[in-house]
Amino acid sequence: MSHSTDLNTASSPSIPRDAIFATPLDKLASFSFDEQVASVFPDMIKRSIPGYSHILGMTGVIAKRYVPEGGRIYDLGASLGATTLSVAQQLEHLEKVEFVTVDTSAAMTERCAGILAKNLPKRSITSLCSDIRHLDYQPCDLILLNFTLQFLPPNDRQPLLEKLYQALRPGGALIISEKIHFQDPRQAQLLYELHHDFKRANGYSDMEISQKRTALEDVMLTDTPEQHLQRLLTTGFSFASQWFQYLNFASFLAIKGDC
Ligand code: GEK
Repeated sequence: MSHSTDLNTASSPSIPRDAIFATPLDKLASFSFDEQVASVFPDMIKRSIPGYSHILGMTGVIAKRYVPEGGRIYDLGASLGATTLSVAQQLEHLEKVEFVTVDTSAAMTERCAGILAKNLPKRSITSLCSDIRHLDYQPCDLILLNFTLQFLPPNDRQPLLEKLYQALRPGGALIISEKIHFQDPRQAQLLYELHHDFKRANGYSDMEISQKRTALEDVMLTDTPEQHLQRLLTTGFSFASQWFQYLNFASFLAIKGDC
């Protein structure tokens, strides 16, 4: 099976496999980023998000354009730090870049700090267990929101973007990657079904797909691409563009000031 499509039916013996929703659960609790999820997260996210590895890889490439020597990068909702790892790889030529990862999940943050210390021993990295809505942001050059905004209540999204915009230096960039939905009902239904086909092709059973969907129902609320772009422009970004889409997942790049 080709890995370039993010279809990963073959399991890797070194990565614990996600089977959280594989048995019938009497009472489905809302999805939370606890220890159980953190322990299987790399497998879960790769088998669930079409284009995940492409988005992470390209996030690093985009970073190279916007982060100068001495710059600062925030990875918000960092989980296990995969986005930061990709960015650090592309910024090898810069010695003094400050990385800050933020996540509300203690289980994720603890693991993230360990993974980054092991893989990036010479880097300046701070891993904070904190809510991205309440953080005091320092001036920065790049902000990464890969699959995190969708977990905030919709009314909190615009105020967060305004706070992030204030923190960005002129010429700085924001990347937002998200699950999206569509205004056109036919497009919405087809891409929704194709995403389920994608998960099935990656080894999830119908029961796993359905139980996870129920657990996520009130926790993850998606926007349309139009809502994302409008919100970015309303915030004040001089440029906002969708640079990636794979089924119902997309990524957006916004620039503050000249680009
Ligand atoms: C990756 N970016 O691998 N404040 C801080 N963190 C939060 C908040 C909040 N208010 N709400 C949710 N989170 C990562 C993947 S996962 C996406 C990001 C997914 C955190 C939450 O704890 C989780 O770790 C992360 O956002 C979302 O590229 O699992 O679909």
